[in-house]
Amino acid sequence: MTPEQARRDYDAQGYVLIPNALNAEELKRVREAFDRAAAERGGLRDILNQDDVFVDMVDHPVLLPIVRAVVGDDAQLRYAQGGLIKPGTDSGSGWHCDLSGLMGVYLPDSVIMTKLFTYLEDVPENGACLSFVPGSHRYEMGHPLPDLAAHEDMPHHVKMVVRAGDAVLMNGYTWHARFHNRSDRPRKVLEYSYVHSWMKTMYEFKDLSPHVQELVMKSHNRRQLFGVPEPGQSDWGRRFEGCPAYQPVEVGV
Ligand SMILES: O=C(O)CCC(=O)C(=O)O
Repeated sequence: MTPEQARRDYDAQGYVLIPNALNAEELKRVREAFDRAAAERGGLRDILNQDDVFVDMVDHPVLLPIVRAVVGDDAQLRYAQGGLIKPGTDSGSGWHCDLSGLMGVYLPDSVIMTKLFTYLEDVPENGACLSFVPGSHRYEMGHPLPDLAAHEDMPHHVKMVVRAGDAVLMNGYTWHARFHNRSDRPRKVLEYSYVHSWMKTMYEFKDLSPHVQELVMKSHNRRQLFGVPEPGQSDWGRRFEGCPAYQPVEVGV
């Protein structure tokens, strides 16, 4: 899938499924590191400090171009974490919209916050599927969510039945839910959220370990993604490498 195709799907549906985002070798490396992190107390919440591979996922060669095409060249990481859902558990969430109540933004026409889920195990039809109401990212603000007794009752919903290595990028304004895990498989997922360089994130770069800070300092794009201050550059004007510089329009001078 090209970044342009991904952007089209994302704009039309409020999410995009990215098949085979990770190749077999990457999947093996990430999965092994994930299992080690899951065995540590708090390891999945603090995934960036657990293994270099989780820092590498921030600017993954297939996923970052799609994030750029959707969020823009000023993208920044908001948080990164792992999620493990045990087989046969009532681990679903209700239908919701992450951004309802956010102020100052016209949400039906915004890409203010996105979440990227990268799956490390297949999620079958009866698994802990992330599910969406396609097009709900365009609903007028304040549009009420129906009061439903069961996840399955949401009209027009679409379940993300995915294979290990697939990823899903969603708009934080799209109506979504995670279904209960009725399958015999654990759900293992990486969840990375992206915002713009001028927004606050959920952690500070300086709270990461010295080793992770060193990995981040290696490239311009990583410094932007992790919000490391760039001397002489405002947060408004940050752009990925190779992009035209931020230039406010000025007339009459
Ligand atoms: O874990 C999932 O599949 C969905 C999580 C969710 O609902 C959210 O991040 O808001």
